[in-house]
Amino acid sequence: MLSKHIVDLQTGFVFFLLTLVCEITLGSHTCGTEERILTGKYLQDSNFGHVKGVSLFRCAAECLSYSICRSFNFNNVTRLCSLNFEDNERRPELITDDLFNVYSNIKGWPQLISGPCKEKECGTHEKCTVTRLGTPTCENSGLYGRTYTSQFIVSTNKLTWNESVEECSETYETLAIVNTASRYEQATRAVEGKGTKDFVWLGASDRKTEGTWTWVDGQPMGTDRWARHDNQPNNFNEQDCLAYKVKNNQSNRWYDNSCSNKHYFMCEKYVLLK
Ligand SMILES: [Ca+2]
Ligand SMILES: [Ca+2]
Repeated sequence: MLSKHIVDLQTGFVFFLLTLVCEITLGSHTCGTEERILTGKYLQDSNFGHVKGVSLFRCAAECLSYSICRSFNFNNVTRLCSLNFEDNERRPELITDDLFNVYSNIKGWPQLISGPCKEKECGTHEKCTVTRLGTPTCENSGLYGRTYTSQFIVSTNKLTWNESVEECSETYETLAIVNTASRYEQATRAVEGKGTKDFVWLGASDRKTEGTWTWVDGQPMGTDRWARHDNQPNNFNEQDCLAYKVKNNQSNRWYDNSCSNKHYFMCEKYVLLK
């Protein structure tokens, strides 16, 4: 049972450090990280990346640096840190017993431990790293398409754009971000598979600045698939949300539409590559 004691010792040390960090930065008893660390638990089936030979504290910092990281497992014997795109609140069924691991939801860990990255917002598949000059930068994590990929799922119900954003982030990951040619093809297959000619919400809008379209992860739209044959985008009566629509067999199928309309919507879900 020696390793159990090592687990407790190390976890105890992390609590001590966190308490210190919390007291200095936030005032005591606001961090609540103790409740987040589950000793002897492991979250399976959503490990998108690993870091070897680090501390528990460093593992939490690694998780904070990835936009998609929701939780992590840390093996106290091998010091293997595995990063997860799911967590125990959304997927309690993925938690298993594992004597040598601790599991933690990333929520509640102070952003402070990610250093200069604490104020940097990176894109969905990016990672925040710090340059030698101490500047935080976002870079491609290199893990998308290598360890995990996306599935697009068209809903069976109709909601407003805002409600769709919420529904997707509660159940899956996000309202679909269709930011490359291959993802556009994937979105096309999803809508054609459903066989609908109604609008289907996608995860972009120009609500912040009229005419400047951004995806829900804050990144600029980049690709252009507007249904120009139908004079889109026309901002008719202030249309600020992006919808996909099959019409006249045209291949460009993006329409701006009124965000308060209720349409089908396309969610994006992450899946591990085997
Ligand atoms: Ca608009
Ligand atoms: Ca329009």
